[in-house]
Parts: sequence; C-alpha cells; structure tokens
Amino acid sequence: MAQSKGTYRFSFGPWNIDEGADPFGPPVREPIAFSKKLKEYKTLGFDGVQFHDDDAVPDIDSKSGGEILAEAKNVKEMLSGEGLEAEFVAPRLWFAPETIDGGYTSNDAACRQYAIERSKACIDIANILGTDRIVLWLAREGTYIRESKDARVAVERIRDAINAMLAHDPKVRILIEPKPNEPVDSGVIPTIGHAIGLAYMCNDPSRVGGLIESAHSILAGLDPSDDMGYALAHDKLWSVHLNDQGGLKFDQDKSFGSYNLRRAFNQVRILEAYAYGQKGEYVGLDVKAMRTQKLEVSTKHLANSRQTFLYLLDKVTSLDKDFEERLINERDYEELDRYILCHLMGTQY
Ligand code: 3MF
Ligand code: MG
Repeated sequence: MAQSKGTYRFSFGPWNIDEGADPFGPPVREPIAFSKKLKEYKTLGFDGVQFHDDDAVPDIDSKSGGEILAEAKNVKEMLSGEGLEAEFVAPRLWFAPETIDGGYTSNDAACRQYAIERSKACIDIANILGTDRIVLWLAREGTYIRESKDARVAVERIRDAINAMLAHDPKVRILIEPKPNEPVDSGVIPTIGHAIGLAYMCNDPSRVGGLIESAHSILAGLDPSDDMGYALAHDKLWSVHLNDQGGLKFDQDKSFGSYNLRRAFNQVRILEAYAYGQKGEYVGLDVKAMRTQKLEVSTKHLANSRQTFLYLLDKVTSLDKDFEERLINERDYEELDRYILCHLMGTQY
C-alpha cells in the first residue's frame, strides 16, 4: 500500500552544513554553531539528527566519563527543545592519532583498544540521546597496500569489536555503513553484502544490520536500489544515506538525484515498495553543499534533496502498476523502458 508523503521522516548530520573546505582549499563560509544548526532542521523539513560521538561531545578524548555524560544530557535537552530526535550516533574513528592505521583493525593493539573503548563511550552517549542505533562507517578499516594487514584477521577483528559493543549494551543495534574506498584504498567491508555477511558472524545477528549510502554503492560499481533490495531481503535495511555520485571519482555527496534521476527514482521505488520507514527507519541524507554556495544559501542541498525524494515518491505512486505488470508479463522491456522514461520526463506516453 502506498505510504502518504507525511509518513517519511528525514534526517541529516550537522556535518552536512559545512564551511566548504576541500583537500585543495580552505573554508569559504563562516562556521555555523551547532545550536544554530539544530534550529534549521524543522524549517528544512527534518525530524532526525545524525550524530558522530564528537558532534554531541566535542573534544571527547579529553573528557572524563562524567563530563561526557553531562554534555550528552545537555544535547538531549537541546534536541527536545527543538522537537528533534537523535537518529543514531557513530564513533568517529578516523580523526584521532590512535586511528591513523584504522580503529578495530589497527596493527597496534593499544590503538585497537582505544577504538573499542571509544565505541563503548559512543553507546553511552546514544543511550542518553535516546537512540539504540550505532552507525559504523569503517573509514580506515582497510589498507593502502595489501600486505599491510591480514585480510582474514581484519574481518575477525571487526567482528570482535562489534561483539564487544553488543555485550556492552543488550539493546544496542549496530548499523554497518559500507564503503569500498576513501580514505583508504581498499576497505575491509566494501559492500552491503560484506556488511551483512559480517552481521551473521556476530554473537547476536538480529542486532547487526546495515545503512546504505547511494554514493558508496556507486563507488563500488553497484546500483544503490539493488543494494537496498539485498538488505531488505535480510530485513537489515535500517537506514539510508541518500545522495548522488557521478561515477568512479572521489566521494561527492551530491544532492539526491542530481546526477541520475532514474537511479534516484529506483531508490525511492524500492523503499516505498517495502514500506521503509514503518519500523521507525529514517530517510537519511548525506549531502554536501557545493563549495560555491554563499553562506545564506548553504542549506539548499538539504531541502532540495528532501523535495526531490518527495517528487520522486509522486512518480512512484503514480506509475500505472497494471500496465507495468502487463509489459513485464509480455516481456516487453523495451516498452517498459520507454514508459518509465516518459513517466519520469512527464511527457505524454
Ligand atoms: C563518509 C560518510 C560518513 C558517514 C558518517 C556517519 C561523514 O563517506 O558517509 O559521513 O555517513 O560518518 O556514519
Ligand atoms: Mg554516509
């Protein structure tokens, strides 16, 4: 059954409003304070906030357990004050010196321990913010040269780290966000297939699932909607990061649908077909403003991406399903292709 537009809830992370720095140039926009960013959410049509642990508690490594919890409580109050919810918290295991060679897969035992302790602190923050979802983007869990890590041991170390997190809190759920490369050359968990295989290796597979980011699938040479279907078949599509990507280049985090509207349409189509969101899943965005945007208009990519999702939802629900089925039954995929294109372009079919 078609979901109404109002049933989808959207989220983004504070990093999606940024100062426009890139590897080749400095910031070009004034920073916006976290409290001011929070005020933007509802105006832009969003209900959920995606967090890194240190978005909630800046300079987390220099703070005591008590200080971390007190700051998290303060953030929870700020959220409640704005009528917002925390969607998830993700341990940022790619900034600190301890994570230069990765977190859970670092070749240094003390660094691996750091990563696990930080992940436990992240779970404690999530509990205070009122979410049971921890996202693991395994940024540096990989290699620059193949010989530097044992590929089997690396997987087992990530499994062990997830098991430690599952044991730390009996309610916590882990959402693995796969990405094939960047910042490392070769990630240990490059696709959703790897992520779900890893979930089944853990002590409680029912609490380990996935988050699919469109751009990450594309960087792996895969189709995001097919990846979503794969995760849905396992009941493990627990979040998405919708965005777009122009082929095999750096991770662009373009606005949803910006490069390939049909690919975006198919993502909305599969989410709608399987009532995504009905178990509380958010439609997350992970989009970046163009560096060329001026400060006053540097949140348009968020509102636009959400609007594109809703326009595409109209396209999904207004498809003539009987006609589509007839063409499928007749195996006339040329005609189906034409029908979909005409429907997307809004031209007379
Ligand atoms: C990198 C990402 C990350 C994750 C974020 C939450 C900074 O390509 O997509 O964004 O989404 O860390 O897990
Ligand atoms: Mg992401």
